[in-house]
Amino acid sequence: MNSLHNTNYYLQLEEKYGAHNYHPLPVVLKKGKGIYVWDIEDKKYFDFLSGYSAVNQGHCHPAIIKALQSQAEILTLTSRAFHNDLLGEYEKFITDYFGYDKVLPMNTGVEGGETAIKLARRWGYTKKGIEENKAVIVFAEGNFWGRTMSAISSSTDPSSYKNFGPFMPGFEIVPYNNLSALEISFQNKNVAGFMFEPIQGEAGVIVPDEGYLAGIRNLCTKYNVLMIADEIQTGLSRTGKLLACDHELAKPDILILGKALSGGTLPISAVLCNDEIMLTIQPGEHGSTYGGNPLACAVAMAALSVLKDEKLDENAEKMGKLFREKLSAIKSPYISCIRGRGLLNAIEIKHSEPNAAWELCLILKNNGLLAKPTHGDKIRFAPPLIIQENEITEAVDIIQKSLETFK
Ligand code: IF1
Repeated sequence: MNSLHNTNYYLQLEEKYGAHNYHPLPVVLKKGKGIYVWDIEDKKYFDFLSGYSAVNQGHCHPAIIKALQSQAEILTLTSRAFHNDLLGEYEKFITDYFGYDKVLPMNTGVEGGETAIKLARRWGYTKKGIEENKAVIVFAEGNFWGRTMSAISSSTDPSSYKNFGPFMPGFEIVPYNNLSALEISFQNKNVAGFMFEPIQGEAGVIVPDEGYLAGIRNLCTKYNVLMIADEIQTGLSRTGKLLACDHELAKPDILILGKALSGGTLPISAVLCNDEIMLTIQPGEHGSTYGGNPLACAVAMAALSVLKDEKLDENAEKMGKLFREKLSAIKSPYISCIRGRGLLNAIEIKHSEPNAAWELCLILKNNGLLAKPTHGDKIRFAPPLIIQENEITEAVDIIQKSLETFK
């Protein structure tokens, strides 16, 4: 076989010339369409990772690619030194869509998180009356919101923060899914905000008890603390509602979106809130070169339209239920837990070998389904939200067959 079509050739290139900050499955992809991806040997796979939920609309969705292509030929970047004819349209579109006064556009998810924290601190000083440099942002144990210095400063996972100190001050940790601990932390008058994931992704798809999200809303209101929802992974229909917070009608004060806001084409993130918070930031106090660029604006409007046009929230809810039902029917001694909401799901593997989840993912890959293990014993199953019933059946058959050959 020609070296250009040999998997090892690409693996070795990355090994030699790229930083070793990832440990991917040994598969080299070259094409994606809908819920499928193809490797360089033309083998077809179900994509059960969806670019970590960036590809909710499916790979290369025609409406999103069309918006990308046509805007790319007209104007891609102006910087925010000048206006462009798409930014205002997009700002109106996305604020109407989610019901907030204003949006602040950024690029990656982690920048969205950084922006939310700056807004909360600024609001804390100028509105809540916190003394200068005393503001506290509370986070939940097991949180993940990216890789910047601030993000790892709030992390409780040593593989995120170890040997990267010193860390950002002003962050406090409470246990996840624990309203009484949260209430105790809020008794500190310097708390400006609580930033959390409605379902913890990286921690292993940890679904909190019913009432947690509504409880956060109540406590935030009671103590005048900003409810900051990181919906970068859970939002945009992934869990069966437009936002995971919608399951409990809990409206965050600050909403952070990313990933599927571009349907997997560009890094686009957004922070939404009302004027009382957003207008505490003045010209020159925050921003980014690419944030709000016209190409991103066109793509984000298309990506959001697809979610509604194709009712992907309803489909995620229905297909998620079906998936967990069918998965539960598999009799395997190696599955110790199935959990999730909509199409954000995970299983836990019970096995004497510590890297059993990795081994199972290799078998799944050979059988035509791509998924990634996390934290040793968990496997996330999160296909694009356009998946249909027969495809769920086929995918579960692959999982069953893989478990049968797994020793
Ligand atoms: C990686 C997991 C997913 C996120 C939430 C913010 C961000 C993320 C809730 C930052 C990013 C990623 C990044 C990816 C792995 C990944 C992930 F495995 F860690 F849990 F999605 F499932 N908030 N999540 O999940 O967004 O700056 O990356 O755009 O390789 O680190 P970003």
